[in-house]
Amino acid sequence: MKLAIMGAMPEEIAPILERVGDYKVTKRAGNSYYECSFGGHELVIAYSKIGKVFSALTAATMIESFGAQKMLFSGVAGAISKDLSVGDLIIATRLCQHDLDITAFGHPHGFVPEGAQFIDTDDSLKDVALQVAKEMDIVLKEGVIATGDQFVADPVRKRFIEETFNADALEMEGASVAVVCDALDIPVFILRAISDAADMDASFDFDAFLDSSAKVSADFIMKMVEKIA
Ligand code: 4EZ
Repeated sequence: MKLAIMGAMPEEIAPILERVGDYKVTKRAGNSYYECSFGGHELVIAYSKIGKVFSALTAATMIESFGAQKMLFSGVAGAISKDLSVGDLIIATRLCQHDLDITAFGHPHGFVPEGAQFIDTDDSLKDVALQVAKEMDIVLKEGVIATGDQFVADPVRKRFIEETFNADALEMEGASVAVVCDALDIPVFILRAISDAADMDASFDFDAFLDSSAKVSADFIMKMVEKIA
């Protein structure tokens, strides 16, 4: 099985590249793609750059040009749910685009015709994650992740996203990756470790906890790779 593992930022995939050792690098459309084998699978690993457009491009490239058959995303996120603290893990049950807005035409937030307000993630990949969490004796929260092209550091925006989508965490790539995978019929799994609370302190906390939270997420993803059939 060929698995894609992607992040948005170099820091989000660095612990993964360190772990796999030797890899082949291919440049394509402004990104580097790292291919190797690990845990009985072929892997293609990349970071996309931040945001929905770059992450959609990278996800599509991993699938269409590199032949990835399942998509795993690893990275950090801002917490909405009060249950989530820095370093905690959340897996997306479904994702939405909080900044997609044609409400002027009577459509709900996050919806465009022929699209969907929420995109679901793959059940069997979620099962693998729950198994890994049980073995590691860690609490894995499941919930809605909201994606948009904004670093949210504002309690008002955060509250809007919570109330509109019932979201538990927010970031800038998950939903776009999920949309691409849904369209191309590729199972998708989105994992995030909390780096901040999307509040007034968010940019400071993000800088302080990016590396450590990215590693929490990356280590968990690699445990999953070893378990995927
Ligand atoms: C985007 N990622 C942040 C990239 C920030 C700064 C140079 C995750 C994230 C996030 N996204 C962590 N906290 C966030 C927040 N409060 N709002 C949006 O996926 C790049």
